Formats: sequence, C-alpha cells, structure tokens
Amino acid sequence: SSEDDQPLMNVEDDIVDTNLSLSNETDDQEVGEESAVLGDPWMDMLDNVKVGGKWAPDTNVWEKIAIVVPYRGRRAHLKMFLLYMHPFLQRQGRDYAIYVIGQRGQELKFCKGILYNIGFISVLKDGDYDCIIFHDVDLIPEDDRNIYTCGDTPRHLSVAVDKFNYKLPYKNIFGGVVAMTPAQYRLLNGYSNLFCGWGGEDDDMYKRMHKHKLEISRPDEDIGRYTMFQHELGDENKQRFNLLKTSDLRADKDGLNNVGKVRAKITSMSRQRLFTHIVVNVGKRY
Ligand code: NGS
Repeated sequence: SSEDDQPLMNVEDDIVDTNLSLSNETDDQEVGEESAVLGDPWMDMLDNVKVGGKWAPDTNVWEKIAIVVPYRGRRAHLKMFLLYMHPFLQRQGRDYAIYVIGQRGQELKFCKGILYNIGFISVLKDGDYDCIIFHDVDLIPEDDRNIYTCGDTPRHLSVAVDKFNYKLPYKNIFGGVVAMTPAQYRLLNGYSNLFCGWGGEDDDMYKRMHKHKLEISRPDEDIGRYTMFQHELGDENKQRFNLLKTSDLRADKDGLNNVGKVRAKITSMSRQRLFTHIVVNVGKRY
C-alpha cells in the first residue's frame, strides 16, 4: 500500500527539515539557512497556526473560510503549498482553516469531484464556514491583493496562470482555484461524482453555473496571478468529452445529493499541525 493510505504525519517535520524555496538554487543549503531564504516572518507565521491548520486574526472577521485541497501523492507540492499559503492567508487577515482531502490508492483514478463533495460535507461538519475555496495543490497565488473570499456568484481566482502566459486559456474555465459559499455549492449540487482521471470536472461545474444563470466572478488579470508547479498531467479521463454532453441532464442528480451513494468512504480524519487531513477511499472506478 502507498503512503496515501496513511495519515500524512510527517509533512510538517519535512517542512522543518527540508529546504523549501520555489527556486532550485537553494537546494543544497543547510536547514539553518532556511529562515534566511524565506525570512523570519515566514517561520513566525507557521508557528502561529493552530493544530489542524487553523488561524484567525485578533480582530473579528465576519467570514470564515475553509481551503479544501484534493490530494494524492504530491508530497513535495503539498509542503510548498502549506509553506506559502499559511503566511499568505495571514497577511490577508483571513479567518481560515486548511483541509487536505486525500484519496487512498495510487492505482485507482483520481476522482476530484467525489473528493470535493465529501470534503465540502466534512468541512461544514467541522466548522461554520461562510466560504469554501476549492484549491489545486499545485497553484500558488502571487499577489496578496487576490483576496480569498466569496462573492455574489461563484468566483474563479486562478485567472492568470504562468503556464498559460498569465492569460485565461478559454473564457469559461472554472478550474484551479475557485471560491463558493455553501449556498452556491448546494444550489449547483456540488461537483459531478463521475469524473475520474484528469480533466473536465471543472467544465461540468461551469455548465451547472450556466444552467442556473450564474456568471463567473473573477479578480482582475493583473491580480489573479498564479505560479503552477511543473508536473506531468494525471491519467487523463477519456470519458470526459462524452460526459460533458450530458452535463445538464445529470446536474440535479449527480453530485452533492448522491455522493453518499457512490460507495466512497472516509477512512480517517486527523489533525496535523498545518492542516486537517481527511482520507477518502473512493473504491474502484473507471
Ligand atoms: C481543459 C480541461 C480542464 C482543465 C483545463 C486547464 O482542457 O479540465 O484544460 O488544465 N478540460 C477538459 O479536458 C475537457 S490545466 O492545464 O490547468 O491543468 O482545467
């Protein structure tokens, strides 16, 4: 069995032990030099995080946000993600918590929609969140003005990704980093549970929005800038184009309201120092 079967116990230790900088130049540096690279405020901000990956400013913020990160086998990305996101969200003064929703089983396809739906339900059982940010682990926001908050309609935050030359690859893209209130997510019936493997689940979500006449809201292109970690695309979902033909027909019955019936189960939930870890067994899917 793979490391994904176990709670991600040692990721925080790795953060202390490993040199983590987005540039490769520092790979050989000693641990002691790390704070010199990142600056002491970074380390203070990580120290401030409460167990389970939570933090709130002293002054009251009306909006509580949960960051939901579907995950499998990208340990190096997760480490860098946590290292950057905690200070970023603290600089924005957000009241937040980070949840990593891991899928068990390396040999099976990655079912992001199921992880998102189960993540949504679990997170709202754990806290009274006003806004859920659905976040790829390989995207890092570059600009502190890109406020992690919800809007009157679902928000697409990763507008300008380096990989796409900081331009939208197509007008209705709704993948990467998106923010929805619980009410918006319920109205759309969450994500489809049928997309396993890379691609399409976000386009299916856009179709749900279109059906409900919800326009995507976005920050400006010069603010919604992201760095994407380089990696191979996952095992592609060959069914995705066919599935996208039936999006409207499935929208009301395939999603949040039937995720309890798709034989996916939560196998553990644990509080780590920089995140809450929920492990899901989605079973065998094609
Ligand atoms: C589209 C995919 C989306 C994906 C987007 C950007 O082609 O799911 O590329 O992908 N749609 C289909 O495959 C139908 S990215 O390179 O950012 O991972 O989000």
